[in-house]
Parts: sequence; C-alpha cells; structure tokens
Amino acid sequence: MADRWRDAFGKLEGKALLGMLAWGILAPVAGANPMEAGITPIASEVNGIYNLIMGITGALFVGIWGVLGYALWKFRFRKDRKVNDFHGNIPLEVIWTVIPVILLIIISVPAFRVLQFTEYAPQDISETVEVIGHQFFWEYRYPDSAITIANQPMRLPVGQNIRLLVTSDDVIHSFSIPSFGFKQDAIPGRVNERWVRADKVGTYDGYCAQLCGTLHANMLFKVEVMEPEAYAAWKATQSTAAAAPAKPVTQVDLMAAGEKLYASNCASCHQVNGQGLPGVFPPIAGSDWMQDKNAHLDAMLNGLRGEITVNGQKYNGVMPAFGHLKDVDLAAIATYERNAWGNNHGPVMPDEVKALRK
Ligand code: HEC
Ligand SMILES: [Cu+2]
Repeated sequence: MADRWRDAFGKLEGKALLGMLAWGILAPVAGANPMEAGITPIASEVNGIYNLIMGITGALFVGIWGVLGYALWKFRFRKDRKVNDFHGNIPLEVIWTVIPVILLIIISVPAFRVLQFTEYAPQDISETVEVIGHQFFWEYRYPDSAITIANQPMRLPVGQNIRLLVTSDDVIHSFSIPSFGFKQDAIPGRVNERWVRADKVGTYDGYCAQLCGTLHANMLFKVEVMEPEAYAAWKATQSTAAAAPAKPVTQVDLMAAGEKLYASNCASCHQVNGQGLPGVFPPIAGSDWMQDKNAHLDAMLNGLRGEITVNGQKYNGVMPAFGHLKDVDLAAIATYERNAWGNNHGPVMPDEVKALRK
C-alpha cells in the first residue's frame, strides 16, 4: 500500500497534483489572491464580491467536510456496533434550508449593488472613447479631438471617468481588460455603453474574449494609462500630424515610411517577405492582382472579400479595410508594396488615395 502511494506521487503528475492541492489550500490561508490586482473602482468592487463568495464557500467547504469527515470516522463500521435506524429530523431540515437562504441573500445584496455600480456611469464623465472591434484588430476613436487610432495601445488619462462606447464592424468580439475588471461584448449594429476610471499609471494587457475567427489570437491589445500632461502631449502629436500642411513627398520617403507601416499593418497576414501564405493570404511579391492600381488602393481603403485569383491560385478570405489610416500612410504602404521584393509599379501619391475615398 505504502509503495503504491510512493510510486504514484514519485511521478511528475503526482508531484504536480500535490503542488496544486497545496497551493489551493495554502494560498488562501497565506492571503494570496489569484485574481489580478485591480486598478479601477470597478475592479476593486468585483474583487470584493469575489473574496466574499470565496470566504463563504471556503467556510462551507471546511465546515461541511469537517462534519462529514468526523461522522465517517466516528460512526465507522465495527463488528460490535448496532445500526441505529431513524427517519427525518424536522428542526435539522429547517436549519439546513434556512442557512443557505440567508447565505444567498448575503451574497446577492452586494452583488446587485456592484452590478448597478458598473452599469451606470457617474455624472462627471471627462471624455468619450469609441472602441470598435474588427477582424482582427481594435480601433479607437476620440471624437472630442478627432483622433482615430488602430493597431496600437489605447491611451487613457489616469484618474478620470471615461465613457467607453463599444461596438463591432463585423462579428461579435469582446473587449476585455482583466486589471480594469472590464469585459464588454462588441456587437455589430449595437453600441454598448460602459465607463472606466484607471487609477494607476502603467501599461495593461487586454484581449478579445470572444472567439471571432481564424486570427482571433491577434486581438491581444495594450492599454496605456498616462499622466494627464503626457496624455495631452500625446493628443497634440496626433492632431498636429493630421493637420500638418501636405509637404511634397518623394518615392524615397514613401518607401521608407511604407516599410514600417507594412510591417505593423499588413505583415501579420501577407508576411514580411510579401509571400503571403499559399491558399490563405495571397502574396504581394509578384502578385498579378495588383497590375490595376485602383483595385489595389480600393482593397486597402475598403477591404476585400469574396473569391479572387492571384497568380492562378484562388483565395476566398476576408481582408480588413484600412480606410482609417491617413492618405499619406496608405500611399506609403501602397508605394512600398508596389516596389519592394522585385515589384516595379512606381509610386502612389497621397492625392491618388484621397481621390478614391468614397
Ligand atoms: C487579417 C489579414 C490581412 C491583413 C492584416 C491584410 N490583408 Fe491583404 N488580404 C488578406 C486576404 C485574406 C486577402 C484575399 C481576400 C479575398 O480572398 O478576397 C488579401 C488580399 C490583398 C490584396 C490583393 C491580392 C494580392 O495579393 O495582390 C492586396 C493588394 C492586399 N491584400 C494588400 C494588403 C495591405 C496593403 C495590407 C496592409 C495595409 C493588408 N493587405 C493587410 C488578408 C489580410
Ligand atoms: Cu475578436
């Protein structure tokens, strides 16, 4: 018998199991909380409820298993014992019905309070940010300052109440930031309103919490919570970039900028070397599909879906629209694609992109 146990727990699985048991029992005792530390009022409220429920269920676990274990041991089978045969015990049954009812009430009252707290935004909202899910990236709009960003961290000022309007451009996504205690479905055709207040400067991880297609895993994102001055400075750079007078651009400028923009916006699918993935993402290098410049720019501005043929191979996927990028950035990407990897189709100027916008 002892050998059997030694064999079982000598193995790696046995050790892992023991480790997990020890963690499960010791961590709560040591006061460690497996939940991510929250940095918003909502997160602390939600963690409070979690701790309350863990406390109650933990006490129940110890109490019930204690009594059960004691009874099993105390009344274990012995040859010289007689079985005491009895049925029902009304006071006992009333007690074990009333106690759970009281416990459920103790849990539900604060739970409803927290639900209300998370649902209804406070009066002093300083700004609204729109969050739009796309297959497969997140777009953020700051309508008060006419800023649109995508494929980069969402910026928020520290300590201010922000209204978030969450929606989707295609399928259902879910905008989730664990340390904010925040998770909101992004649903096409519907705008969900929530609020956040991040109380600590830093960079936090978020992810799409709803399986939304083949590249769902690309929808990890970061949230940067900034000091108000840094936030204002960031906003200023965004809007001056948009308002800067158009200076003449050359193919050399466009190629240099385009290489970087291609890497951050397109290479996740079409690959850094422009070869794509046969049958899934068409190649850009040597693609006969791009002979027509307008078709190329139209695909970038409005996305592409339905069947297309590239160099004799059929593709039937969905390419996201990049119309939210600036004319000059789209021109840079197009110029880079049309002249890198042996392609030789000449430059594309920002005005050409502008002319094709609907
Ligand atoms: C999420 C993956 C994805 C991203 C990111 C992406 N594409 Fe595509 N792209 C596709 C798919 C899929 C197709 C084929 C669409 C179809 O079958 O209708 C495609 C087709 C194309 C085509 C036409 C076919 C060809 O190879 O010549 C061009 C041009 C193109 N993409 C350019 C870009 C540019 C420029 C970017 C970045 C601004 C980009 N794509 C980003 C997935 C992507
Ligand atoms: Cu998603």
